[in-house]
Amino acid sequence: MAEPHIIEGDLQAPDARIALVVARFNGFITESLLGGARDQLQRSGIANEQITIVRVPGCYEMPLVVDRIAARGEQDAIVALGCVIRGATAHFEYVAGECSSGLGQAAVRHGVPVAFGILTTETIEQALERAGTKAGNKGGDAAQSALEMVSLLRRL
Ligand code: INI
Repeated sequence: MAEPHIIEGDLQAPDARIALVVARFNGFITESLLGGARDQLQRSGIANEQITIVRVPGCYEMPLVVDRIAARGEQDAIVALGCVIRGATAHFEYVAGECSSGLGQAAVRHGVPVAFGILTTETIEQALERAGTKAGNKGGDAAQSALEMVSLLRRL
């Protein structure tokens, strides 16, 4: 019996142009996510000339900026890096919800992969764990996903 066709990406996208969109809010966390993302890209052979870093005030502003970047068609993938900490306020739901649905819409609207490197946590401690301490660096993970998506889309 014939084998099924399997289409999947790898991490080989050495010519990829990648935009990193970073929220200033919770900057002590998001700068670590940015460091993880840059480290991952560098280890995957992506030169600084291929990387554009864009800073936004907070995660709420992320979808508009990501949409604009994607619409220009100059980037192969976008990595959104931010951190929303629940604390004791309903603000969390609005900021995190708008951010995640807006990023997904921008990706589909323009056909540009948008990696979700947004931490949504209950506490600052949980955010720190995911920004380069005991739970790895989710910024690096998001950058890796972006490269895999560039590779995959080229094969579809
Ligand atoms: N922005 C974040 O990126 N993370 C948060 O945890 C956060 N909280 O909790 O309020 C947050 N708020 C700011 C928001 O993203 C906008 O920048 C602001 O409301 C101005 O539009």
